[in-house]
Amino acid sequence: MFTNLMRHWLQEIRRSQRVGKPRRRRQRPSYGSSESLEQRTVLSAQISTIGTATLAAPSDNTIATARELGTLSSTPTTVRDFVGIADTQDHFRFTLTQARNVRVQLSGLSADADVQLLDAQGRIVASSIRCGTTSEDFTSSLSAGTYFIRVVRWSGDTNYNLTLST
Ligand SMILES: [Ca+2]
Repeated sequence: MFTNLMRHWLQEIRRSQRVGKPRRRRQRPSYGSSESLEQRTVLSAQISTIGTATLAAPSDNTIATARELGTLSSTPTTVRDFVGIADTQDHFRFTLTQARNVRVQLSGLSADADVQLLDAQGRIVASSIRCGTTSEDFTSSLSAGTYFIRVVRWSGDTNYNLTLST
């Protein structure tokens, strides 16, 4: 009896390891390495090429071409934009003149998108990777400097509101 239970239990474990639970978020690919970013940029470029002529070429696909949000103040900064099959990543740059707790929110989603905070070297400092259309939300304690926000498409097409507040 005990042996059968153990065998069944082990089979269950093996099965879950083989199949994986649906949408196991921690197994997501990292977008942090330059290699995967490069691959995704290439993929995005290919999609743009084969897409319809109405699709604008995404111009903020890398931190080098990030949209400038300037210095964060006590007034929240909100931008509205889009990620989808034709534009898989958006990047924004902001500056802090002193240490702040920065809250990052991504709302108004109609498909799954995630948000990351990167330091001046492009390393991921914090991220929010909730499922579906659930809004993303995190707060990070940051020293003065330059930072980037990366909004990443996970599935579908969606507009979003990105709000940064201190
Ligand atoms: Ca999400």
